[in-house]
Amino acid sequence: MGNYSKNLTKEQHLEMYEQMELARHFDLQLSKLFARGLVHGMTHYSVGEEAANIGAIYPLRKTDLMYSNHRGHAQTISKGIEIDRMMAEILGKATGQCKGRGGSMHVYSIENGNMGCNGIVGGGHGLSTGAALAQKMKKTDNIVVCCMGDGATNEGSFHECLNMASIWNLPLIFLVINNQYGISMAQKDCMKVEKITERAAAYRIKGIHVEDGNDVLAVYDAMNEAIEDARTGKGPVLVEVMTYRWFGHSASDPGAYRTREEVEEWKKKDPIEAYRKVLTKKKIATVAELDAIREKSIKEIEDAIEFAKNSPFSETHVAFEDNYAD
Ligand SMILES: Cc1ncc(C[n+]2csc(CCOP(=O)(O)OP(=O)(O)O)c2C)c(N)n1
Ligand SMILES: [Mg+2]
Repeated sequence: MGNYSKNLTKEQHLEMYEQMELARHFDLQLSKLFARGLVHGMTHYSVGEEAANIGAIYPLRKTDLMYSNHRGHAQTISKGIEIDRMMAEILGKATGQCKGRGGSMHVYSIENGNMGCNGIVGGGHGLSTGAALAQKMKKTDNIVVCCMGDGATNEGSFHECLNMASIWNLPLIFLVINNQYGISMAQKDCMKVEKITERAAAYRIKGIHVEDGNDVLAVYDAMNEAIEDARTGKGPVLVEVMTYRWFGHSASDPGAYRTREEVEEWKKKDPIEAYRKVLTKKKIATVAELDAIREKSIKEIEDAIEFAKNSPFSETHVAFEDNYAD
């Protein structure tokens, strides 16, 4: 795998770090709002998965397209969004990205190439394959990234779309954020392959497995290799990034299927702390600089919450708006 990350500037390193902090604090704060009954609809946190998500999405161009899934807050932050409008959306407010109609699983930002999250597991497979075909036919040099979890790779559409992407040689990256569970179902109990990238061989596409998906620079390097392939006409790539969610599947999951020890072991592999160590050891940033970014991120999330709280709820008639193109 190429060492693409060695060319990152200090500014880029700090931008990635900031996105990880924003993603972490967005979900931490959101979990508190959920407990207070302020979140309408279901929401899924990606605390613990920040390196996997930010390392994979940060290297994309603004014009590249991303299809996210139900656990999409970190990916959305990295692809670019107004955070206050994202928070307002999740709180059901009129100032939200979708006027408060969609909630956590329907944030998007077309101008940033974020084609939206999706509550249907595997729902992004067909959409992203179609979008990648469109990019190829229109001869843009944009690529498409289809984000999914490990569980989504057992959907029939995953296999159909890998096959189609392969025969059409599409500029498409299937990105699997493997947190080792689909709700309470452990990967080892629902598939015989040890690495999901083994499945790439069946469709003769390249598979790139990142064993330490909590190392943001390892994820960044893997994704850059995939991006280079997809953008230069070498066809689709399946990227698998190993990580772990610290919280339950959704806001209403007590997590009885995992041991406390397992969760604690993974918390020791905190991706944000790991990146801070790299940045300070390589003298890219000081602890004080990183602390300042953390404080700024926390403040940004607090401001977004204030904005969302002070916004009015959506009115019923908006349900009938934007259903048809003018
Ligand atoms: C087609 C479909 N089947 C089932 C569900 C219920 N469901 C929501 S998330 C989920 C698990 C998905 O697991 P994975 O793809 O590994 O993503 P993770 O939640 O671990 O990030 C399931 C079964 C759904 N939303 N859509
Ligand atoms: Mg999973």
